[in-house]
Amino acid sequence: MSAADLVARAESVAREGAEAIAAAGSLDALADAERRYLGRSSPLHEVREAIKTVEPAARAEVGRALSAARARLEELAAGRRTELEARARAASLVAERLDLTVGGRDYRRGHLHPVTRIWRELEDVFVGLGYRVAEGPEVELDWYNFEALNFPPGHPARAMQDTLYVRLGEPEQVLLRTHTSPVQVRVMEAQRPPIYVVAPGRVFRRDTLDARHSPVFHQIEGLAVDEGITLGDLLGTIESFVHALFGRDVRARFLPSFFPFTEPSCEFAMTCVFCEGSGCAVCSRTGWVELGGAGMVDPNVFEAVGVDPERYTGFAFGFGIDRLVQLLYGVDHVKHLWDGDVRFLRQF
Ligand code: FA5
Repeated sequence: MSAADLVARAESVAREGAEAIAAAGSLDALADAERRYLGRSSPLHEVREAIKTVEPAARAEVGRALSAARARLEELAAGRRTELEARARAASLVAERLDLTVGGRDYRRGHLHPVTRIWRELEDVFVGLGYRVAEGPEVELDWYNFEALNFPPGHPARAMQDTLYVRLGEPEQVLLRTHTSPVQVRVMEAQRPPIYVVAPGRVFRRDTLDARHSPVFHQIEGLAVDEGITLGDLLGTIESFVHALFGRDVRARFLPSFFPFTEPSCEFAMTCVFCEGSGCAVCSRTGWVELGGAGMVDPNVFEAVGVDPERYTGFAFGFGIDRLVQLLYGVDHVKHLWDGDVRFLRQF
């Protein structure tokens, strides 16, 4: 073969080899193409062996063509190897991937306790009627809880509210408040009329637990003191909050009662929501459920706090929030409101 034939052969082997390298789809196929075009039995090797047969002056030209062909194939093979190795690495990363995700938890969104919800709704209703929200301490002095409210020491009405005393100061002078009415006294001491306040809060009595009574419960107190306040204002106010909470079909009823700090006093009830007034076990077949007490502020209370009873009149009311929640949601035992059992609470 002439030198020109050998150069042409080297170039055509380089082209073929380049195609084979580019077509190699795996590292094994690439190794095979390298063996075929760069190995000992490759066509290039044959060209090298044939150099001896051409005249010496032309050998260098064939040598250069051979080196160029080899260098090109080696460079292409190295590039292709890099590509194939990267591809193999990516494939093995996917194949060997470990899913370390920890199973997600189903967190339920919490919500307000039904007592808190109704407590806030009551505040909203009364704020809407122009009242302000007041607070008082849960550990109270006998003066505020009883004496200023016209329960003198030894008064039989004290026995209506079985009191828990705290061992502090003079015996039987510090107690857990038995109702929210002491806030009336604190507000009237701190503020001159006109006064329109509600005071929701926790109260305590030595009561035995039953379906409607718990030793710890919640009340909301209302107090309005102004010139010309009448019993009609009291009745209208109670009726409007009952309607706001239960709707217009529910009616409020007032019966004469006694509280030392109001005169006249009444007990108010609403139509039983369980039987709609026709009589059932919940309302003891009366069609009515008692909610709380109310009345016109007794002049003795005004005098105890320095409000002029000749100029001002006022009404006060107080009722159980827990009892209201029982009625609103049909809760048959008050203990459910204290147990904290999520199976019960989830229903609200
Ligand atoms: C009072 O506590 C008076 N302070 C209410 C009042 C305020 C009268 C202002 C006049 C003027 P009584 O003891 O009746 O009243 O309680 C009022 C309401 O609290 C009851 O009608 C009932 O709804 C609720 N209640 C009373 N005891 C308990 C108890 N142990 N557990 C749950 N709710 C109770």
